[in-house]
Amino acid sequence: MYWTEFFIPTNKEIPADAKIPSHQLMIRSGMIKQESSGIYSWLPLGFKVLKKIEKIVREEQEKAGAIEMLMPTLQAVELWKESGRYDGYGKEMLKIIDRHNRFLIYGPTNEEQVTEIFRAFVKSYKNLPLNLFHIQWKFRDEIRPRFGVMRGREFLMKDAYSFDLNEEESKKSYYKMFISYIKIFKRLKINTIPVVADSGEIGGSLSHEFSIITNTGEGQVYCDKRLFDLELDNDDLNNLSDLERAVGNYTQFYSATEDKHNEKIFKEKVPEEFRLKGKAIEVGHIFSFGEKYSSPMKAYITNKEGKNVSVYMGSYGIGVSRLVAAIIEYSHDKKGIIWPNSVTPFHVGIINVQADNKECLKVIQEIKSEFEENNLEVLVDDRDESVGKKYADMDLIGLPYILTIGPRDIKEKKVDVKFRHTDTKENLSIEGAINRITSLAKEKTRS
Ligand code: P5A
Repeated sequence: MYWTEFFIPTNKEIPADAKIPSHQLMIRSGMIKQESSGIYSWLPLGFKVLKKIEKIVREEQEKAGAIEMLMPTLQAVELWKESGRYDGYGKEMLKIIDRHNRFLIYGPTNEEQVTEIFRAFVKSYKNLPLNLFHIQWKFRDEIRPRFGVMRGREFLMKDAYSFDLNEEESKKSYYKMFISYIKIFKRLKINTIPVVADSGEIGGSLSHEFSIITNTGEGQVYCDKRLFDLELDNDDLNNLSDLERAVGNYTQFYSATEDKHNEKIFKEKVPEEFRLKGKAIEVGHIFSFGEKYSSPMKAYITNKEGKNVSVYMGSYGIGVSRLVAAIIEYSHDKKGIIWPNSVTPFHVGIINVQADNKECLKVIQEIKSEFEENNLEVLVDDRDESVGKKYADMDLIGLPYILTIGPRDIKEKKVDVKFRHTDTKENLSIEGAINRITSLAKEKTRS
């Protein structure tokens, strides 16, 4: 892609209302544009990252057996009256009146909707387990939308819903999602902390939040850093005891939110060098709530004895749009964003020092094609701008590998390469640079 053929409206100024780095950087790098309070357009660069995160989430959920579908954003209020949540949900629920004076709501979540789908089609234990997910926009009329897409009113969520015959089977589904979440966050290169959580509005008895610690989170978390070093084997875990063991590897380490934190136990259990506390950003939240929705909504199945029983359910959310901001919050410096290879909008940036030099353009075109043959995405800054501006913008948008090419480099068949992750520079032969970057980018993109 050539910069002049794409759309990246970068901006030097720090927007006045953007209080945290990710919000500032997303606006300055032309990723998003605010349309009204808590509502954003995703400009091409931001949209590219959003799609890459979505893809990783989708791949891992499918590997864990969840099946993708798509439910609408608008829901009938009747379902929420059936579940008993209509009155309790409060002002965060956005209600819409259609031309027939019927009330609809812009879905803040989909437990009711998916339960309705389930009960319409599934009648027997033989069709279980079932896990359905979608990646769809939600709306919550947050009282204080802030920090850009971190706490928006409209936001993109991946929400999965599991259906099982009984509590034990339902636990299995919960643990599968737990492990799938760990895998997703590892691929996104963020260290997340699973913390036992209150299930709040969604309900149920078993719940974990997945949070990352950054300078700008909300609410304190405490944990044992050793949990970040755990490795997951790639085996598909299917029986309850294997799953329990895998989840237990994570939950054996101390982790707590402020309200559940016990300083005495923290100090007893965690050696000082592994103690970590800081402000948390919640990027995922999972719930197991048994019959909470299926019972009032009469989502019954026949069990092995031929008896009608309510199906056991769980729900599993990931803030896909929030993750874009969370990753930036986690990985940036004074100059801009530093994307992990797995979600970077482009892997390689090429700065054309002399935009009108035909020789340079030709060589850049060749280098670009070679990268692309290796499935790496390239952004060539071919604008008629100062080299200083081009450097600053490349740093701002955060691509991992940046090549600078001018007439002298072409004569010497050498190129300056900047490695954004380590903030180091090397002068390499053109061939050497291509090989190095290709192998580095591939290695780091792999799950
Ligand atoms: C789980 C899936 C649920 O809604 N129902 C379906 C359950 N959980 S949750 O914790 O309320 O939300 C899941 C994740 O969505 C993100 N999120 C948000 N992202 C941006 N702006 C918001 N206002 C917002 N609210 C929730 C979070 O990452 C949360 O973990």
